[in-house]
Amino acid sequence: MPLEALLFDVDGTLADTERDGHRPAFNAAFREFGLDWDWDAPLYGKLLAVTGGKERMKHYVDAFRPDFEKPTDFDDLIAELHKAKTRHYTAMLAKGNVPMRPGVKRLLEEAREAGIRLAVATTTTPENVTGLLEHSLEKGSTAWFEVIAAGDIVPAKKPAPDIYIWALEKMGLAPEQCLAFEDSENGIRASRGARLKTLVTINDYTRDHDFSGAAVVLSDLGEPDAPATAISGVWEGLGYVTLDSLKSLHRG
Ligand code: XBP
Ligand code: MG
Repeated sequence: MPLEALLFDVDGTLADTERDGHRPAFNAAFREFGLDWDWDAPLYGKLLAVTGGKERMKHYVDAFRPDFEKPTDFDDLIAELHKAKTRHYTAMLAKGNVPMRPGVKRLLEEAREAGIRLAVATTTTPENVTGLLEHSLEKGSTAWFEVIAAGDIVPAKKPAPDIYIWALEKMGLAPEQCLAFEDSENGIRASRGARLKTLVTINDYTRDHDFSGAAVVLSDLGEPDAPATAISGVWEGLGYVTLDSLKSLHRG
């Protein structure tokens, strides 16, 4: 089956958003609510094991703050904290300070020109996706994506495959017609769970993850003047990922 569509994870894949984006936004929300919670970069790496901001905060309290007395309306507090966190994060995005990763814009433009369909499959909140695309990729680029599958649209977040299955159903595509792009173990468990062939680009938080099942693991998508390196799997393309190289990965 020919390659019809590319499905992209967002956090860690399109942009390095976690350490200097989501993390300080959580901390700003905690301060705003007068909480003494503070997530430093190494702790945040551990917390990333749980996807979804609301789920991550609950996990933090359960695993790291047994001293915290949960109010009876704990779920409401988490929801309010998460709203504040989204406000801080999208304000950060609006400043245009979160760049796309190498090769992302170049590859998206090439795919678009070739009529390849594009989608997003992420656990993050929808306005975070729009904010990133509009401010860091290009104004109006949200429309480049036929489907944006995000956040609570499915109750079971990654590593459950549900978000990818939802996106495939929406597009009327079989997994064999697509490639997925991921950066993390939870992400590839989700994409492989949906039977999608997956290209992984690593980042500092995920380089030691288990990427078994990946078609190939690369440092990043690369640029003509800044070649990517292969971490595992066979990569016979140029030093940067092109649509042709994706087509041969998809066939192989
Ligand atoms: C992303 C996430 C998200 C973000 C925060 O995972 O786990 O929770 O860290 O976003 P993936 P929200 O890249 O695998 O989709 O606070 O909006 O949930
Ligand atoms: Mg990710």
